[in-house]
Amino acid sequence: MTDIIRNYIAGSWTDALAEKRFISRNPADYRDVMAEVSLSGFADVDQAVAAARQSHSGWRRLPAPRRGEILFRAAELLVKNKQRLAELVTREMGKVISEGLGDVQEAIDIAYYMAGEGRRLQGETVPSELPDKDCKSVREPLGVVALVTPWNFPIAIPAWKLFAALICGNSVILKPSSDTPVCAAALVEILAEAGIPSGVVNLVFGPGDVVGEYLMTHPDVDAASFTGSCAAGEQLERLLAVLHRPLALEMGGKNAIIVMDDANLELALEGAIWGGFGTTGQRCTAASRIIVHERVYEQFVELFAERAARMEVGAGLEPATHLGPLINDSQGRRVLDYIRIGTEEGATLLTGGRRLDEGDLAHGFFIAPTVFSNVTPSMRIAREEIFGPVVSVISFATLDEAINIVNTLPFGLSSSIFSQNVNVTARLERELSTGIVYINASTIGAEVQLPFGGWRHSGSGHPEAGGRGGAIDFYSKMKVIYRDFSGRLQRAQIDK
Ligand code: UN1
Repeated sequence: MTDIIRNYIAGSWTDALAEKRFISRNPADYRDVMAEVSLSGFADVDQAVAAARQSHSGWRRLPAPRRGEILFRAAELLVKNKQRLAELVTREMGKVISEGLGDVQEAIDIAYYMAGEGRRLQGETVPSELPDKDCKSVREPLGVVALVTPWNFPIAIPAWKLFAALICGNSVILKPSSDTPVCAAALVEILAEAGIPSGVVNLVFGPGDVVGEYLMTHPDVDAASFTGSCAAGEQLERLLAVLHRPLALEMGGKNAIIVMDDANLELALEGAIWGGFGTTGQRCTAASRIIVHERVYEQFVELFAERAARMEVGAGLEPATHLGPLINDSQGRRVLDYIRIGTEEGATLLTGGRRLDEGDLAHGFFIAPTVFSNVTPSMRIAREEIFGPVVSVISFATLDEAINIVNTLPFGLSSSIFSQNVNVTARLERELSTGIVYINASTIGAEVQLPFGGWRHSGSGHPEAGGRGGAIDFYSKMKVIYRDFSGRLQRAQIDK
């Protein structure tokens, strides 16, 4: 019997009012139906927003350390259910099981981090210029927050947003990608079991451009956070600007690894393989460009293509698999289009470049790991986000040239440098214009205790995750309080 996943509104799992459903499938084998899922309409969203609003005054008044205890319990439940959830991630999203486990681990990390944040949530206390008066700032929640999340990290990304929003005292409505609704429901189930009060977390399903957009522009929503494509993010930016509504955006990336001629080449190769083909290239932090010094270019390209060609493509639950499927047909076709464009632009296709559909692979959309050499920085495959297992290798002669290749793109999420020369890494660390810079490591693998966010078109300047400037700053607003206990009217800037 097929599982049924329903909306979660005001603390109960309920069918969508119109009783419509859609299907979530395993991308490695479309015959494997994960579940039938409630297709929410506008009226369901209205109910979810109303439930969030109603719960809000109780939730914001619950002391933050108590909210943190609920998140701590959620962390413990995630630990207990890690293997089961990871298998769900792999089955519904396609990434290999070790990465499915990583996806859940990232949610565990952020749950523990945000649980601890319940005992910090710092404001400031500063001296007043006047006697018998004190000055402090405190954090308050934004209110009811809409969260719209993608399929590529189906547990971790909803968790980043949910746990940060919740610890600050917001009530939320989550609208996950229609490709991974089952994972989102499993995460919400964990929060319910951890004791989140009714109405504080609500879950609805449906297409982003209909249900997601309606939710984010809903008159009774106070703020919104979105991770997904640039096109959708920019549309939301326009819509929410006129509503004066805070919006956190994480959008695309076109991340580069720079390999200097003095680099440990073996390490750089491993980093390029991991960053380029991990998660089948479906990460916003994927390394889709490797910029290699001309002195080691030929050698690097040959070894890189050879290794890529040896990677095993298949279902993520198979232990031998390195690369899982693309999330769905339309994404697969988009990637094949880019491969065609690269060839037409004159890049050299060294390996891959085609769909694999022999045997069991015919039941999903699999693409062989693809490497292009002789790519120039102006080619579309070097400038546009592909979100698939396609890596372009570009050569450079001077450090300034390499810096320019990274900094002149509209994207600015992550970048990486492989070099053993401390002066070179220090200079690049200063000059590279991306939200995250890695040294002697790949472009992926950000940890939760520091902000995660892209510059320029990759984000809106409201990063996810922890640390100063991280998600707590987005999900709370500062209130400043001046308390005068002098018993007389004191005038700042006037009285001396
Ligand atoms: C994403 O690619 O959408 O840094 C998120 C990383 C992960 C998160 C990636 N921790 O690659």
